[in-house]
Amino acid sequence: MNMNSINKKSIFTCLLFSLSTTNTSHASIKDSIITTENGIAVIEAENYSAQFNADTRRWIVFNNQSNNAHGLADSDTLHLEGASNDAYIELLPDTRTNHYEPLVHDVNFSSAPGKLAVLTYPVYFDTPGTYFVWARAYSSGSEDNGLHVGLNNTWPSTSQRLQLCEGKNKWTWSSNQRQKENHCGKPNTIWLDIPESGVHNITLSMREDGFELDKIILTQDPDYKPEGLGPSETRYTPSPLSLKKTFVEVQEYSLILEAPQSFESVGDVPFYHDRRNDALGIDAREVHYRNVWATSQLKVPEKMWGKKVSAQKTFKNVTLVTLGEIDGESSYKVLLNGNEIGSFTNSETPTDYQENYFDLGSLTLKPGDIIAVQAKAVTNGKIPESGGTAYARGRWRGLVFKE
Ligand SMILES: [Ca+2]
Ligand SMILES: [Ca+2]
Ligand SMILES: [Ca+2]
Repeated sequence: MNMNSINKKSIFTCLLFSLSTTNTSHASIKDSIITTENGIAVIEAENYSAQFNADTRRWIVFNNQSNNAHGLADSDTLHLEGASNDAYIELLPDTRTNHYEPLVHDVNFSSAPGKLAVLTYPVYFDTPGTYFVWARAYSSGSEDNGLHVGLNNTWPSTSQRLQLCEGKNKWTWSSNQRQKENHCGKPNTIWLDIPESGVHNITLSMREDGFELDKIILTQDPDYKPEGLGPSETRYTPSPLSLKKTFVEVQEYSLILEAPQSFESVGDVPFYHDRRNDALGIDAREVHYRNVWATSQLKVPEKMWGKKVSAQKTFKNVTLVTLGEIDGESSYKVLLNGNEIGSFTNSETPTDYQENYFDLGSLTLKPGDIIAVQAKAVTNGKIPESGGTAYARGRWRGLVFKE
């Protein structure tokens, strides 16, 4: 690998990392689940959740990235053409591909279900009851067409020995159970009884190696017969989580005192509760509220926002959160018992109501202390309004404390 390709690789890795970190509100396939929709659940076979007892035979996923040179014993090539979701699974190695190759119990044939290559598919059932099982499989011989179906790692007699007889050498739906007197069976003879609503694991295990499985359908309708690719997978993916809209860049805190909830306006120039912006602000339409300090304050309570009364509490870091405005750069002061502990001015901004974070450093508080936050409504003369220019309203959102 030359330097150029190393660099490319690390850039690509960084890109992946940043994509994954900016997407935390979105669900991954692990957060989604197959559900029943109007009495039917549709599962892509390749989307199994886990595989167990896979030392001797194993379900292998084949998709557009696969090729025939997988190195495992097999008598035919890939069957991606016509596979739903461009992917399917096959149980390999396949060492009994026809009647002349020896049958080895518990190696290439398993009469008992649940012994070899057990797959699980969690499914949410909103309605309990009988569900007929349909499998879309590809059989090219007589020794690759049997499968066991189970539920929650039990293997009811009604779901063992799913058999595929008709439709050789093409993807074919079957819900037939192999019977002694009729190996090909009849439709709708493979079913599961779902005892109660909720999540259950559909399980599959080997009967014959070489079985190729594309898709599974569970349906309550005895008259249902799937055709072609069948319906799309009935996967429920949760909607993106809503991102926080306030104190956006605060990643660690012990206590947030929100200005409208915790502080009271005092003095001649009042703050009002700006509900749309979750802030306190000054109504700058009143001319005598402009360019003068408005004051709000808070008395530190006996229990200091904790469970027990305490003598004092030291916060390593306190941050004043204000909102920038396009029409002026408001100033702020923070006072403790009348002594100024911080003085700040918003920067110019092209965007209204973006949060600004001003560091007040560490602070030791005791019950009865008075914390005051002051702000000024000002104009920068840039935004014309009613013959003059618009005023920023000295908006601020709260104080963030970190112990
Ligand atoms: Ca094969
Ligand atoms: Ca076989
Ligand atoms: Ca598939």
